[in-house]
This record gives sequence, C-alpha cells and structure tokens, in this order.
Amino acid sequence: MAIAKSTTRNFKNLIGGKWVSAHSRKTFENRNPAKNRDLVGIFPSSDTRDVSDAVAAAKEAFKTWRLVPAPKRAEILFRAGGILTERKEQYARDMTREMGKVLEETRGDVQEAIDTAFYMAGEGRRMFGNTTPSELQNKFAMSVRMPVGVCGMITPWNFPMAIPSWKLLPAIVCGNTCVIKPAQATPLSTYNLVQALLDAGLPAGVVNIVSGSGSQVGMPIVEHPDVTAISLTGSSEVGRAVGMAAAAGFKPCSLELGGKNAMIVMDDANLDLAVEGALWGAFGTTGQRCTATSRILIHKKIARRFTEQLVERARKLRIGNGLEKGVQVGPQVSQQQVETSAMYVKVAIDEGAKLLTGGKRLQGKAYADGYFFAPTIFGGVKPSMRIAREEVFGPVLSLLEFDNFEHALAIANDVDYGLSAAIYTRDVNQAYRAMRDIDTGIVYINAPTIGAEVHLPFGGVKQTGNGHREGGSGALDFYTTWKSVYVDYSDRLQRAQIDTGE
Ligand code: UN1
Repeated sequence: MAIAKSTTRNFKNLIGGKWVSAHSRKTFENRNPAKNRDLVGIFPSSDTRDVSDAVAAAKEAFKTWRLVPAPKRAEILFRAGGILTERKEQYARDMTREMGKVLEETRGDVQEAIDTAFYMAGEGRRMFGNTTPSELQNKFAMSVRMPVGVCGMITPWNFPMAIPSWKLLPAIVCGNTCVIKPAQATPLSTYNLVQALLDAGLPAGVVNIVSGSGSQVGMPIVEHPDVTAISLTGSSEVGRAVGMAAAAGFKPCSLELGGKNAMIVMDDANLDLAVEGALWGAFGTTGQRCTATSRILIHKKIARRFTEQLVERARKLRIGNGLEKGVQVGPQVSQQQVETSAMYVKVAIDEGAKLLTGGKRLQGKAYADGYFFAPTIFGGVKPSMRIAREEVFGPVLSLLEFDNFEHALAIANDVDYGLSAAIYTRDVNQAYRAMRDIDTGIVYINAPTIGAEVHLPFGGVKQTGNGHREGGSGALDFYTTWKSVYVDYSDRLQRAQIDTGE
C-alpha cells in the first residue's frame, strides 16, 4: 500500500497506512510556546470513531506482522535509527518549536529515540526465552515470548519523541501493532518518529496515530475491547484513571507517572560539581521532567555556601527561545504549566518557605509572546510543606537542610513518589548505603537525577508507577507474554505429577 506523505502543516490521523481526517472534521492547533503566534501545525481532534478505525487497522495488521521473523522486524528499526540520525537536526528543531526546550536538549531527545531504535533492533536477534528440563522422560519444555496484540499508547509532551520511541519500538520488534495518541501540546515529534519508521519500510497498520484529547481519544483507546495492553506516561492522577479502566478489562497496563526527586548533598561533596548538577537537574527542560531534581537536601554544615553559589548561578541562567544560541532554559510548554508554577510559588510562600530567586512569570518584550517562568528557588523548606511533597513539573526547586546521613535518607524517602534520586558524596560507604536504602527506581551517585540511558530499566516505586519498567529488557517483559510449550516425544501418555517414579 502506498503511504502518502503529509506535506502540509495540516496533519491527519494515520490509520492502516493512510492519512485520514478525523470523523468530526475538527482540528486543534499546535503552537510554539516561546512564540505563540508561530503556528507549528494543525492536527485532527479525533474521537471514539477514529479510535475504532485505528484499532481495527492495528488488529488486521497484527495477523501478518506477528508472523514476520523478529530479526526482519528489527531490520526496519535499524533502518529507522539511521533515518533519524540523518534527520536529527530537523527533528530537533521541530521539537524545540513545538515543545520549547533548548535545541541541545531536543537533539538529545531525538538521540534517545535513535539509541532506542538501535538497542531494540538488537533485541530482534535475542528476545530470549528459556529451555528447561521436563520432569518426565522424552519430553521437552520451553517458554517463548509471544506478542500481546494491539498496544494502546498515551504519551506526554515533555519528551515528545523519546517516550513514544520507548513504547513503539519495543512493541513493534516484539510483533505487536500499535495505536498511539501523542500529547496535544507536541504531536509533531510523534509524527516525525513514525515517518522515519514508514520510510524505513514499516508495513501499513503496524503503527496508527490518533490525535486528540485524553477524554475523546485516550480513554476510548484504553477501554476498547480489542486493545490488549496499555502504556501511559503522564500524571499520577491520569494514571490512576487509566489503570482502573485497564484493570476492568484485565489488560496489562504500564504506568510511568510523577516524581519528587531528591538530590542529597553531603558535607564532603565536591560542591562545585553538586551546584552544576543541581542546576542541570532542576532547570534543564525547564524542570519539566518526571526525573527533574525538585528537592535538594543539603547538609547543614555546607548549606549556606551551597545555597549562595546555587542561587547566584540560577540567576545567571539565560532564559529564552530554545532555538536561539546561548539560551539555556526555554519556556514552559503552556499557559497552564506556567499557572501551575505560579500557584506553587504562592502555596510555598503561604506555607512559610523563603523565596530566594525567581518566583514569577518573566515580563518584557522578549518574553511577551511565550510561557516563560523564572528559575525559582525556595529556601527554608520543611519536609511537610506541599512544595516539598507535590510534583510541580516546572522550574521550581526546594532546598531542605538535614543534620546527618540518616536524616537525609528519611526526608528523601518521605514522599509519595519514588522515581529518581541522587547523592553527592566522596564517602564510598554512604554512596553504597544510599544505593541500597533510597526508595526509588533510579539512583545516581555524584550525578543529578536526570539522564537515564535507554538500555537500563526506567521507572519507579510508590505512586510513580505500577511496577513496570520501560527501557532495557524490562520493555520486552511488558510487550510480550510468556507461552510455555511442552513437547512429548515418548509416544505414550505421560502424566505430570502422577507418573512420578519409574
Ligand atoms: C521523563 O521525564 O518523563 O532520564 C523522561 C531522563 C530522560 C528521560 C526523562 N532520559 O531524564
């Protein structure tokens, strides 16, 4: 089937290899958060009818895709990795335009998709199962990985290509077909990723894109009886609703949700390194990562020195349009996100935290047409304050002080989330204890809380998720189901557990 290329800024849904408008004919706009008058694209506002069409196409494609040998499926991923490498600069620019983060970071986002493509292409020649002895004579036993079927995916705006790649690429290599709903703030990067897959030879219907809102598209995907597995990255609130709906249909459901990630700075830390890490962890991606450093726990002995250095450096960060040279921090993605940051600033001040820098939306001509919020730091934060417990998802950082290592661990673990954590220390004993005792899915020693690599498990504990992992071989565990196979070559009836001794 010929695959039509979407050449204009009017994007359609991708269903069964064809670009089609939403049944409703309605659309929504994707605008540049640094420069609101810049219209990036127009995308379909889809609904249940479009979801049904996409699921039917994915179900049909599954019949043949599951039978394509995994190493052949992997070759398509490998080619897509090459295509993404060639288009990296263009796709990074598109992403900065739609999402806001600086070009250096959007290059990294595309790179994460490239890394995932090559890593998962390798899985096409592994995807190991197990062979194991049977308890009976002349009988062979093994377990093999089977695809799960049609996978529904709902992705966020903060990593608009990397996160779709974490879901689509392992799903595809395992033999599944997919229906993906990109975030409404950043759909273009999903289209770019899928375009690379199509250009690499992905057959029609293996990946289908349906754009639109969570209520009109996301939930109908989750609830559709022919969708057999769900993967969501989003807020804990949405995760709870999606998880409950998936449970009602007995569907495996991978939830990657919020974080309140702590960086512990011990009194023996390399302070310059810790300040550098704190700036990157807290204000990289304008704080809009689920792995963002949002609490820094500082040993009281070095608190003053560390705070002074950090605040001074934060004030000097260059905020602006991420496409411009020298800009270090881009805008927030939307008006709503800026309002959330402003709301938390108010909450923190009301609770008695001390505003050390930032705390407001940036004014002036350069910022007038975008969603710019100043890098914000609060001192004197207590573990019980909302600003120390709730995810802000913006450039708002809390500083807390502690007396000793045990105290730091207790504060770090005393939150509802458990995604990522960091400790800066030169004491190897403390480092190893932190690795063991911090209750998160990811721990960094002498590095900030962001920057996970794609071949290791990604995910967390507590309200960060429901136990699944993306990245690494954990992704295969989600996108395959085990089938145990017994081959009896004795030519007689052998009864397991009954014919025990000969
Ligand atoms: C996210 O914020 O949802 O580890 C993902 C990191 C990135 C991925 C973040 N590689 O910070």
